[in-house]
Amino acid sequence: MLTIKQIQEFRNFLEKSQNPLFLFDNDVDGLCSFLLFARFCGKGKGVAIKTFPSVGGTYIKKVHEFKPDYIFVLDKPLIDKDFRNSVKEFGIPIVWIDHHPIPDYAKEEGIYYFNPLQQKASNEPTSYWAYKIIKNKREEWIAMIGCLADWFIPDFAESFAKDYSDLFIQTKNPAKALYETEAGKIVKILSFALKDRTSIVVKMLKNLLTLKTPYEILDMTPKTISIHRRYKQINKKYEKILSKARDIARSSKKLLFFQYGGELSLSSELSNELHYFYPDRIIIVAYIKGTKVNVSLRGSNVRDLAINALEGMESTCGGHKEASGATLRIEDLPKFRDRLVKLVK
Ligand SMILES: [Mn+2]
Repeated sequence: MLTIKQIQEFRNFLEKSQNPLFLFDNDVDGLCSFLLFARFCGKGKGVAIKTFPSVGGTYIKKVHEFKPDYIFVLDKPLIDKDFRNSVKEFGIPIVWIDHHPIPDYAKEEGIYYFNPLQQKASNEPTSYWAYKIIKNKREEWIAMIGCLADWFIPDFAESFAKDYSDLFIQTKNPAKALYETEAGKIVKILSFALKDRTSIVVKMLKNLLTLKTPYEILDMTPKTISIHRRYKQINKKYEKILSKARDIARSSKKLLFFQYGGELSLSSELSNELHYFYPDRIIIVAYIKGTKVNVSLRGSNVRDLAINALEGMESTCGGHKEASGATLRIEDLPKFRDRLVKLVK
């Protein structure tokens, strides 16, 4: 968890900053963390980071462009050395909040690092702590959406359920919350909308900064029409791929291994929903693009399982214990699959 002192310290950075730049993970937890902080500050610029898993060196151009006095990094587990070094030369502090495993350079000079894993090893989503930092009840719904997106039912869920009984039923089961409530539908809408062209995402962020209630996302208004357009477009493709995966699930047992291609990666959404349908299975969703494969994994101890299966391959693997991601080369995919089958047995 974060200590009261850390919460205050982070809040001070937000209050001090005249021109904050928010670099956030390109998912709904990252987005909601940005919205909570930027709405609190009433200023600043947000950039959804598309390099994965780290903040890539190319994003230094945003620092040139925007000339911030503070850089806030939200929900990203890593920052490239190029980026850190250039920012250090400018003398701009990096205030970094995350809930993934802690890199060894987190204590580097010029970096102020906040992670609930540091004390008592809890790993609440970034938007959970963002809400504790800004402490404004009116913003609770934004934090709730961010937490749900990361499969986390926060301590303020009950209060949210009271305020928005038509959007959420009090439950301790995040899968149920995500796939059986309107609040969960908002998560999906935002998640798909983030997959749009950068210029459209920029417009979306501007609009989201002005919303007063979650209903404005569910209803199609002038502010949210482009969000809905993108959602519908992607959802159609998504449902198609999902039903293919469920066909495969019918003939698989402990391990559900599904691979697909196409222009758009929907792996984390697919693996989440498959985990909802088949909570006791190991879910592996592999997205093939060119010669590379991005894999999204869900299930008990799946990160360790993947690390084992990837041994000796040119690959990466990270994320959380039961919800993680990996990359590998396409020629290694059959071997990866075979090893998983053996390990799961
Ligand atoms: Mn997160």
